[in-house]
Amino acid sequence: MAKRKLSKQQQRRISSQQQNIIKDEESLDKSSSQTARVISHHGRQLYAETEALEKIKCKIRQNLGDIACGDYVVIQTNKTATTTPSASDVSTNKQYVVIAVKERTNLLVKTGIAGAIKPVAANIGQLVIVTALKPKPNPYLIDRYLTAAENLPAKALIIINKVDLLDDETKKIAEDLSNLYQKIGYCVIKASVKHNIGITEISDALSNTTSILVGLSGVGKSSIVEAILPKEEIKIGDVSQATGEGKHTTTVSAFYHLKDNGIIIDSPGVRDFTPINNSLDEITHGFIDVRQFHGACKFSNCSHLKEPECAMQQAVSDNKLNKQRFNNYLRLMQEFNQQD
Ligand SMILES: Nc1nc2c(ncn2[C@@H]2O[C@H](COP(=O)(O)OP(=O)(O)OP(=O)(O)O)[C@@H](O)[C@H]2O)c(=O)[nH]1
Ligand SMILES: [Mg+2]
Ligand SMILES: [Zn+2]
Repeated sequence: MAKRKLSKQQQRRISSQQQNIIKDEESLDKSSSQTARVISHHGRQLYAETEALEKIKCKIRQNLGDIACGDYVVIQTNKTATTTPSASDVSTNKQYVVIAVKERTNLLVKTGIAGAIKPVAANIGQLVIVTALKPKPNPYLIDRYLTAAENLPAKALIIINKVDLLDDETKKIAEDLSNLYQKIGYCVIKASVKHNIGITEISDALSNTTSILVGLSGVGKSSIVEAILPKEEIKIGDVSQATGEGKHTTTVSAFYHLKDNGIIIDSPGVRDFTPINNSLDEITHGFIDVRQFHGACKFSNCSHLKEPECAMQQAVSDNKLNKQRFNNYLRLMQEFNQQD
């Protein structure tokens, strides 16, 4: 099973990385250094955008730890460079070196192979959870993303894409999903990139913040970016006819400017997503409908499974708490408890 909490070793790694995050810029030589934001980052390759909106390719000083798309970094200009950067110079080999990562407001991470923690994006204001009818929506995945959003903290927006593919059965699934999350208090937009439905609404919901599109491969994240940014060139992939799954077309997170100071980060689709929770309290905090009953049970250490006078069980019986959400909450708690 994928890791759902940090091991001691991972905690040590993350805290040692914090030492590389710069808090005091007074010591920097202002004439040869500047702040930029990471547009995309893959291995030793990093593109950043300066405050003057110039895109530059950078090397990375060793031992800086993880750097994510959306990070603010300090870039030093190599003094031997003779030309100035320009927007069209992305592919030329200029001498810019990332020497520090600035303190983050938050960092979205996911678990990779063998439980390794991988950064997805930093300094996020809104998590946009994209789901579609093909591949099939997975409410447990949506709930795990919502948990991550609540704990970042960041706003959350749910998009149900590909409504053009709805038949009578899937129409009901989409309606139920939309009603459930809207009732809890989340904004849900039903969209079709193909039929230009919901695109203006999405565009409006992304203003004045940095948002990241997350979800399974093939749900249409890059297609949504392309629809709100018609001039950008974005790779759009097929959904495999055999499996109905996406083909993992986007391989690196990358960000784009939108109208009204919005920034959107397109991220590679996932097969699964595991929020990293450090405590049961974080899981409870991640469920905005469940957490209002926290502390109201008869027993302060109530597991909400079989105890008498459990406020959460009661709320489910009274239809004040959605049963599926409550079950997903218990499932995430149980998976957390099963870890070492
Ligand atoms: N019918 C229909 N197809 C769509 C819609 N939006 C996207 N698609 C198709 O879905 C497929 C996958 O789209 P992408 O935008 O590449 O999906 P993605 O979520 O970015 O996938 P990854 O990059 O692999 O994570 C493409 O064939 C799109 O043309 C839609 O609204 N309706
Ligand atoms: Mg994509
Ligand atoms: Zn209880």
